[in-house]
This record gives sequence, C-alpha cells and structure tokens, in this order.
Amino acid sequence: MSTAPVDFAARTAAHSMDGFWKDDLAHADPEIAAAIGKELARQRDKIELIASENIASRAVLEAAGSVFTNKYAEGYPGKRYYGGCDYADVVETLAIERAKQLFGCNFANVQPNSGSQMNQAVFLALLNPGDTFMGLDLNSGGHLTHGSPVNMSGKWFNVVSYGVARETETIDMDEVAAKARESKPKIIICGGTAYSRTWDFPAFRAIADEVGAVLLCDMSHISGLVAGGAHPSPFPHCDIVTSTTHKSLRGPRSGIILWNDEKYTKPLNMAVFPGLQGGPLMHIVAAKAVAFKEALDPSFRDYARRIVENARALAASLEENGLRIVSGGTDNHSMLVDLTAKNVTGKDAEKGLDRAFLTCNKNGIPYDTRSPFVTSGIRLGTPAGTTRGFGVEEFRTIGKLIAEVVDGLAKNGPEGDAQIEESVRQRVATLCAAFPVYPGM
Ligand code: DSN
Repeated sequence: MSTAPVDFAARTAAHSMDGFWKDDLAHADPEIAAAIGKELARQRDKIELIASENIASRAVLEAAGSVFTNKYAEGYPGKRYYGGCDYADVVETLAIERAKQLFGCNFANVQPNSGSQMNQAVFLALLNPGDTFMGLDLNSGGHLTHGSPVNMSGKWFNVVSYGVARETETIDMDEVAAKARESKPKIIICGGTAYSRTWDFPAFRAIADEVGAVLLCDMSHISGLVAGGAHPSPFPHCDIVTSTTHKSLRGPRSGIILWNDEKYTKPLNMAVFPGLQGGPLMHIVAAKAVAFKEALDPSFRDYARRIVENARALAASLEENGLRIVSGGTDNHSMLVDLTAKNVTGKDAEKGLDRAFLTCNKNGIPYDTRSPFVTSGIRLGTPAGTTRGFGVEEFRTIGKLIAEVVDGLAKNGPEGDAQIEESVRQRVATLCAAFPVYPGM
C-alpha cells in the first residue's frame, strides 16, 4: 500500500468542476437563460388576466429553486424510505401544519405534484373503475379532471355531469339533486375553473347526505379567496377538499388534499404515495410551506378582498363598455365574457388582446356553439393584477382597454385595429411601469 501523501490539488485539477459549482445559468446555458429573461419581461410588460395564474413572491421562487430538488423523500415525515430526510421532514411538517391552520381542517397531504394528481388520488382512494361520480360539466365551467370524456376521470369512471341553467347561467341545485337521486354517485364534486358565482356548499352537502355520496370540493380557483375569507369555506360541509396552490393562493405550481375525518387519512395518503407518485418534489413542498405562511399573514385577507373588489370593477367596466358578462357578473376572482353579440371569437380576442399586451385565454361559454379551439368567449381574472397592486381604478381602465380591442376586432375582423392596439399597448405600458413586477430581479 502506498504511503505517499494524496495530492488533492492534482486530483481536483484533473476533476475540474469549477463551472458546475460556480457558473450561473446565463453562463451555463445562455439559451435557457435568455428564454427565462424574456418570460420575466413578458410578465413585467403585459397585464396578466388569466384567472388561474398569479405572481408568486420572491421567497416562494427561492424555495422552489432550492437544493431540496436534490432530495428523495418517499414516504411521509418520520416514515421515509430514504436516509437524510431530517430537513425534508421539517419542511413537509411545516407545510402540513400551516395548510391545516390556513383552511381550518384536521388533515393535509401536501405531496400532490399537481391539480390532476390530487384529484386522481381522491379517485384512487375512494372509487373503483366503473363507479359513478358527479361533477360540473367542462362546458359549464368544470375541470378536465372532473369527468371530461378525454381525461382519465371520464374514461375510467361513469360520469354524470351537471351544468348551468340556460337562462341564469348558474348551477341549478334542483338539477344536481335530481341527477344525484337518479345516479347515486359515490362522489359529488363541487368546484370549477370558469364559474364566477359563489358555491353553495351547504346545499351540496344536503344532496350528498341524501344520496350517501362523499362530497369533494376542488377549490383550486378560489382557495386564495377561501384562505382570505373572501369566499365561504368548503369546510365543514365537504368531506375532502383539493386545491392547486398556484392560482389565487399564490404559491408554487402544485396541489394539496385536505380533510377532517381520520377515516380518509390512510386511503388518501396511500393513494398519493405509493399509489400514484414516488418521491415528492420537496423543493415545491418547501415553496408551498412558504406560500401558506404568506397566506396566514393578516395582509392576505386584504389581498383576497381586493381580488373580488377588482373583479367586480372589471366586470362592471366591461359591461359599461358594451360587453356581456356570463351570469351577469361575478362573486369571485373571475368572469366569462360573451363575445357573441360582437361576432368576435374567443380565439381572435385572445390574439388581439395579446397584441395589445393584455394576456387572457379564450374560453367556451355555457351552451357555446363554437368549438373549444375557437369559442365565443374569453375568461378573465384579477389575482395577478391585484398582486402587482392594481386597484379598482386600474381594473376599470383595463375593462375599457379590452372593450376597445374587441371593438377593433368587431370592425376589422381577426387582424383587429392596429392603431387601437398600439394605443392600448401604450396605456398598458403606463400601468405596468407604475406597478412593477419583481423589481430589482
Ligand atoms: N388549467 C387551469 C385553468 O386555467 O383553470 C385549471 O387546471
């Protein structure tokens, strides 16, 4: 055996990892760095009106980009399948405790990677293939994972969808009750992605009790409002509540499952892991914990209240400027704008508004005759704009700007009116400069 001293200098020089440890992204991968830089500029320079998007805090971004991305932590705090999980346990326990406190419930699973997986976990825990569940129809503002025929939820289960009434464009609870009595679903889902009215959780509870169904609320869109007291809580009415964490809740892109009755603990936890997922994304779990701390701060109540106030102002301004709001207004953060009377499609409106630096998505309206790729409407929301500081006055202006662009499209067709769009872009620039996003980053 050699007794010569190890020449560490020579060995580290041979195994040069300087760049690996030191290079920032701009040096390591200029193409990706450039795309991220442009995305930051896009978020800064355009007004984000997509109802499901928001602007996470710098602290949330930091946790999401942290060294926890390196860590495997299959299992749950204190019961892991890997060593070295001490700090993973710290962040996951904090995330669980904060989620429970925030939503006033007894149990939380903070590991689902996404909204789809949190809902799949509930199905895996409670249903067998072929079982019946009920959910809001995608065409009436429901979600893909609530039984759409193209989604696993619609392929593997017998789905009985309820919709909104043609006249009121709101959920008809008598229809929900009649369908539940007839189909005896194992689960009834309330919650959606394009429904701007208050969810009547006690009424859903009464129906679920009558037919012996589990009541699941997917509160993804409104969970920030629930956390901030600006929408009634699904607890104690719902048995299980799921939510994404990146919409009005303003956390990282991810999901959670919440419940009160211990009988669901084992099936739900087992469904998330090992049923569906392997190692949880611990960097995202850490970022969720940060977001829950932010939402527990009293200032978040003010944020939630302003989201709704701003949505009402935006809806009123759009109406005053000649656009129809589905169901006549909004109680939450979002609204659907019906463009039928203008003979403008949602597709063309989305493109025209984007040219004017206003970002939104085309969206089917109830009983839409156009395809989901074209649509007769757009969906708008206020969480992101409210985060950057816009208030009622700014959202009233935004309503006017949207109407101007739509009128340009109504007059000239899909190309829109270039002069109007340029003028709107300038006014958007003024608003964005007054309310900067990630200053100093
Ligand atoms: N895609 C989301 C939305 O925009 O509402 C829901 O998952």
